[in-house]
Amino acid sequence: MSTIGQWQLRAAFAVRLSEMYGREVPAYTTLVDVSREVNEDVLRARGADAERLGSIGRVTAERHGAIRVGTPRELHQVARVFGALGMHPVGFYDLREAAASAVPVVSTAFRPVDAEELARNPFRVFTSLLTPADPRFFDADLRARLERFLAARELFPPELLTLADRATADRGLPAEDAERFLELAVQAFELSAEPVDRAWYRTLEKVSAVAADIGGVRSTHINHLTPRVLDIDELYRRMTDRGIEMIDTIQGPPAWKGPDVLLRQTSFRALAEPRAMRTEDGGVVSGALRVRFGEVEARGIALTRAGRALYDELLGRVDEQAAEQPAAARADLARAVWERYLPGSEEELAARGLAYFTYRLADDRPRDGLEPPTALAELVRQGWVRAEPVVYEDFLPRSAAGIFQSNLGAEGTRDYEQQGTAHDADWLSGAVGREVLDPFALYERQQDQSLARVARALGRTAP
Ligand code: OOG
Ligand code: NI
Repeated sequence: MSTIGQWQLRAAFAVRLSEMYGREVPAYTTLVDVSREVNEDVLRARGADAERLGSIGRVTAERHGAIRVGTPRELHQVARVFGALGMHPVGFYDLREAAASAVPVVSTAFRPVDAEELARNPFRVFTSLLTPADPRFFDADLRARLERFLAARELFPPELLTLADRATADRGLPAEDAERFLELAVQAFELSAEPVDRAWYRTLEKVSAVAADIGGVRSTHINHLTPRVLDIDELYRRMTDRGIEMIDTIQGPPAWKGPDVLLRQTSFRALAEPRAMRTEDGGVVSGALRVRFGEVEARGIALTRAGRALYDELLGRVDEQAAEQPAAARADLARAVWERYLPGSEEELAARGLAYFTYRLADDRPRDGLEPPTALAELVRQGWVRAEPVVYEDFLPRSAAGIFQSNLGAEGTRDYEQQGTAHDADWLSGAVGREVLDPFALYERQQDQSLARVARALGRTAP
């Protein structure tokens, strides 16, 4: 019988999840439709240039989702399910620190890591783990109740996990098992119809709507699914024209005339959805919860550590200026700061070591018998070598904190007298049961491997 490989499972899972989410959250379908229209228009207007950061096939199919779980045990199970799809934990995000929008979670993203795998299907899931041990959010009594509640639930049926482990070991599944695996995996992320314990949910909601969304119910669910768009400013205008109320900003870098870098995102607020509630006296009444929303993103070039440090510094400058000039539009301040401090071309980003590129020998390189120059920049300038930008495959903590706000109504209660528990990438690796990979190291490896290939082709030991 034919085997369905891991990337095919991943692509099929992304499609089915998208179908399910579209049925459950119709506004998501609008977002996908408008994104497709914008992408077609951009492709028409800019031609091949529009595909510089990914083929239109990849971009059209591209989605990321987000889920939230309660315990290391649950996170480890998530890693088994996504591992079956060839997705690995990359990056550590601490959302507890964000100033005005702290939420009691630490996060990673499960995604493919190899360039070919990303090109086949880049599906990724931003995955957050609740931190009940953080005393800034939970006192000892609430922590104990929460941990007891979480220990008693089961997010993933054993059959799903067994199939996941088989898919990982065999790098795929026979068609019939693949079908069952996909069915169970999509089911695990549907919104449950089970009545929500109203008093318990409200208790957690006082701390944070995200804590209630994770620990107030006995299942998990995908809370948004995000298409990728080639012009997010245009998308924002068209969604607003259709009467969909977006959050008031696009998160991340400003719109400007230089290259797109990192990630720009925007979202619409979670919609109230009817949910059955169990009351204190055991009865069931109808209520409503806002837990699922829509988001869209535009992706740019991956920045090196130095590039990222510059990005963070520029954000700080924009914050300062925005505080000094409250009447000015933040987007205008940001654009001015960027135009002043950030190189306006790919060549300059590369020359200053601020962004990642892959390099390859040009098909139409000079054939005049002359010796190629030694410096990489010269090789590129004289047409021996082509540089292609590496697309940013990850997330931004500050934007993520902004996106979490999409389903936070009121701010919760915090005890800032308390010391937060120290959590870092190593701690999260322990919780997830596998190494949380460093995104910079992955981009760097991709760049280095391409340079090594160029060097070999030129008969050199170093490029
Ligand atoms: C995740 C929010 C972060 C993004 O794109 O930055 C995120 C969540 O709300 O669970 O998805
Ligand atoms: Ni997201």
